[in-house]
Amino acid sequence: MGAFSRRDVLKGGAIVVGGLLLPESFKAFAMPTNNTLTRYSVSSSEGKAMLEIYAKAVAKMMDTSLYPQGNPLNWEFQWYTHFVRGDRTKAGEISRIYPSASYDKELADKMWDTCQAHSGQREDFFLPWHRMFVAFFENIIRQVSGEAQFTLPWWDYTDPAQQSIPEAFRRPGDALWGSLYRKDRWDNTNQGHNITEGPGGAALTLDCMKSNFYSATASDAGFCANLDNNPHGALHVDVGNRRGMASVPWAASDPVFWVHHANVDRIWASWNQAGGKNPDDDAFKNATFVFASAEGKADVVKVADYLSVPQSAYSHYAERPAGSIPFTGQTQVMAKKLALVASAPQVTLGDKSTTLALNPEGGSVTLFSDNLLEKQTSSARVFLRFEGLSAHDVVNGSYNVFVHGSAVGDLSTSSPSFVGQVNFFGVPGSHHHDGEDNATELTSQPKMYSILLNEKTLAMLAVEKITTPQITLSPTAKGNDAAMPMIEKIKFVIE
Ligand SMILES: [Cu+2]
Repeated sequence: MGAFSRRDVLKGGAIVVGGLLLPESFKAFAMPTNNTLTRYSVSSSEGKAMLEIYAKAVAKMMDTSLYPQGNPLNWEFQWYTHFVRGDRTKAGEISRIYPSASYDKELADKMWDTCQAHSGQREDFFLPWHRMFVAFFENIIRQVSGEAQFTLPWWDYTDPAQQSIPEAFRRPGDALWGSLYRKDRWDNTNQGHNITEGPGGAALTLDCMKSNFYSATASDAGFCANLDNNPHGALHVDVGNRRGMASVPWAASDPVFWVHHANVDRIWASWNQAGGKNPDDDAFKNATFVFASAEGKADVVKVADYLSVPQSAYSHYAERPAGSIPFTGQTQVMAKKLALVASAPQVTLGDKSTTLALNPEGGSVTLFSDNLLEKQTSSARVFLRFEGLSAHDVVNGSYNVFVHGSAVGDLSTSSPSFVGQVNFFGVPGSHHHDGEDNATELTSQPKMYSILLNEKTLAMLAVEKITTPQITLSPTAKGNDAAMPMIEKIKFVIE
């Protein structure tokens, strides 16, 4: 998926991928280290100037008299690179748009539906694939607009003062800004209200930056997966709707997708700048993906070339929040003895709150009844880990997560029992194309997220001498019974 197979080898100075001839010197223009252009906040004067260039270029890309359907610089082609619209299949769209063989048809076949890691690929590819996607798209905007200095602005929605969608994106029919408007968002979003208070109900946090490892460890799901959940997935479900940002196949049809992913990329760059290390195994670094250049030609790019950006890439970087785990300077976690694991088995969520007991695994019973928390509150790190998230359709809203003793107690987000949220954006099974079986998707690598419990919750568990924690998952929206959001295992891990 996106990465070429071993059969796609160098032949006579060119890379041959299925009959598609790619130039040998596949250089990526935009983000690798030779680029010194800076991306600005949408709220800054520079960012607003960039938005104007963006709005004009988007209108052009959507104009099929300038960029016909099937042209790599056409809007739909770029959207489909992420995922083909949900009510059609990739094969159907390719034969509809390209009745006969052509370079563009082959390119579409290589590029469309390649979003990582929404189809069970290695989760670690989420950040580099989207960095490439954003960089190539940005370069296409330069080409289409004729503005070589253009950079994609980023929307810093984790700033409580910026939790309305920027005004430029909600001016339907406006001669300049109309191209950035989409009706397929929640009404709350397009009315300019705080998106975290709409049907998505997802708080937008930088808690992912607390992780000290990029990939999953035995306790933490890792920075990349946690960022994928929040703020990435959380922003998608907040902006909505099911024919827009809240659904993987439709998400990239919305021009706000790109300022969202510019910010996701900035958070990654921020975490690296603070000392976070990316994976350095060959399977990760040597993976390649294909994107369309500004000339509409195939560029094959390697993950290794997209693992860092220059300091000048962003005008501002995000700071790690309080409670972040110190970095160790290593890329891989050393095998660590976990002090305690308790878990709840597979659960299907729905419209009502679900409460589960977390039972000690293996030989942990004594430790657990000794109230390890009370003894170790100062040194212990406690994670709530959600493994194997899947669903049968787009899941509405998010689930608030509470940890408590045998009594459920206060289920408000200001309670010490509240630890965070999970959402099901992009989980296997939630975003198949109509007419396609989602069985293969459901058997592919499921999603995993973790939440680091904060001091307030740990103190509550210790003070109340809670030896057998329970967990309650409470939906922020209705209508999830048919979507059947499922979690294979919920773990309470003390490391
Ligand atoms: Cu996304």
